Amino acid sequence: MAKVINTKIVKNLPWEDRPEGYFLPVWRYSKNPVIDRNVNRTIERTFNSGFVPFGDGFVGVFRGDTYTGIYKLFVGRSKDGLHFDIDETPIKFVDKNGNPVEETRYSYDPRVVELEGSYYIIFADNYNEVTIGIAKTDDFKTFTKLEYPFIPNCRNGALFPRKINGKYMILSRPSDNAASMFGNMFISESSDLEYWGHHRLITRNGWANWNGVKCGGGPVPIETDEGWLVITHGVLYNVNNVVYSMGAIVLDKDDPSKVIHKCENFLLTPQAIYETTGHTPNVVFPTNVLVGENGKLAIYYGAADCCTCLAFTTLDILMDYIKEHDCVNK
Ligand code: BMA
Repeated sequence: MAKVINTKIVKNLPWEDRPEGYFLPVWRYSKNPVIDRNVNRTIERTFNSGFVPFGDGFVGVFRGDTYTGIYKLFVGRSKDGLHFDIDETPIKFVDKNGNPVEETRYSYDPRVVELEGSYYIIFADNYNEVTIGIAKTDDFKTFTKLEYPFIPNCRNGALFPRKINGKYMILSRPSDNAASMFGNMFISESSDLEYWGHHRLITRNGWANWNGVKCGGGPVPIETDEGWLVITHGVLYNVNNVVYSMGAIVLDKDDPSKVIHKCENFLLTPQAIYETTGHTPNVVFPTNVLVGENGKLAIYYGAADCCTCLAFTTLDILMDYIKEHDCVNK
């Protein structure tokens, strides 16, 4: 049985047991969506967001699509990981000297990771075109923007929660523009979180039908004694529609540029009405996993670019399923 290691265990993890008779590995929260529309006086919709345990509760960094239609990042706080009090003004970044950074046109899809005692927000940002932004905070009040790791176009960054072989590691999904119809997963390393190199292709799209056009990282990779568990998204393009599903791969513990398992089956695909109907129909977009006791995993995902949802699994159930449907050697 695989074990989660080097990871903060969340004591009050949002959780529901797998429904009686349900045979699939990931099950939806019965009260989805966790956050529905008309969030507050600024934000109409929030989805594709990042969460960490903080203090005696949780902090979320939210993608907030405002009533002007533009999307920015907002901080929210919660006692239970389910009910959030979300700010009505977006995060204002400062530079390393504490001076305000010019606001970009949009920012979205934040992931949050605790690394060496600080918190890092990894998000899609506008620097001429879309690229990955990184910001650091210790208190979720002051956010220091770091250098962009990559030139545009690049998105879906996920920073690993610790150095591996002395290097910081990041997943990314380079593309040609914000609406590109391809996407493959890469990993890059850095000694200082500023200069990134040794770029390696982890996996191309199309390793299963549900990720025929894109596959990308989602939440922060989870360290287990068998390797890094990476929950992914994959995109299928059919005759009139894109379909975003959730999947998983496992990367080598010491060399995460090597994939050791790839699950040929998706873990979750749009079925519920809040996933099939919305601004972008048929989207399940995982951006965050919290780990509880006994390998319990709470997966936050955005649904149909409209709302924030939760799904659950356990490390045992998930690893067994990934291995049962492993296509890494196909
Ligand atoms: C991706 C990103 C996500 C969005 C998804 C589906 O490319 O833009 O923010 O949820 O498309 O529209």
